[in-house]
Amino acid sequence: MAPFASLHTWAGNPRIVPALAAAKLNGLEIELPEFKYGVNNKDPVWVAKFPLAKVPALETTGNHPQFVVESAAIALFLADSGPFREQLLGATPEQRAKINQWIFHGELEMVPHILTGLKHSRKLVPFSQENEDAAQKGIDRIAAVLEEQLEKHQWIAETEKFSIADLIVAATFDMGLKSWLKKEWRDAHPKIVAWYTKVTEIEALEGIFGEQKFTEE
Ligand SMILES: N[C@@H](CCC(=O)N[C@@H](CS)C(=O)NCC(=O)O)C(=O)O
Repeated sequence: MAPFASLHTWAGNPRIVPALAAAKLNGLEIELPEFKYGVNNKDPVWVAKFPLAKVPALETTGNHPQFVVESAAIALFLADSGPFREQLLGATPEQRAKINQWIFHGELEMVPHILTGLKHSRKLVPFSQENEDAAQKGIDRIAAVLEEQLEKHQWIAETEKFSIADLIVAATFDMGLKSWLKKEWRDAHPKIVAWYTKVTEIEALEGIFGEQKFTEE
């Protein structure tokens, strides 16, 4: 049988983790074709399907292929495409609202700061103290809210079982915890670290989050 979809991106892109997790839970086979960044995504045939030329980019199989970009949108689509739909996306409008709220918090309030910190830590861009301070301030602000949320609730969006918000936001923290957010930060945010560890250890998702190794000082 043909796979459900092909997911195009460079090898090891951490932004595809929630999509792969949702696909695994829903029993969807996802093909990861070989991909050369800056070559495949600049090809005119590619750009006709994905006009922003960004990855990750998902292409479903079948007679009416769908083309989806934005890693959170891809994860939501795969979450919506199988038996885990209701657990992952929420069973009621209230649950779905909270789940969406935390996905937006993740994409808008966390990803930009974590990417700044990651790029500085891995020396992918020249270091800027001003940008570093702004990123630290930004992540600390939303982390304080999340820490309080996890004092009261087991899962981020107040659901009984984990949802797609847990997977998306934990995958975002995964990028930060493995590169930028050092021991002092982790010690100051014990609830986030415990929740993140719990998400990465969900039995049904074995192997999806990769090796768990926090960054050293
Ligand atoms: N918000 C998007 C960001 C996608 C993105 O910026 N991808 C980068 C690589 S990680 C890219 O493809 N850049 C190519 C370009 O800007 O031309 C997502 O989460 O999928």
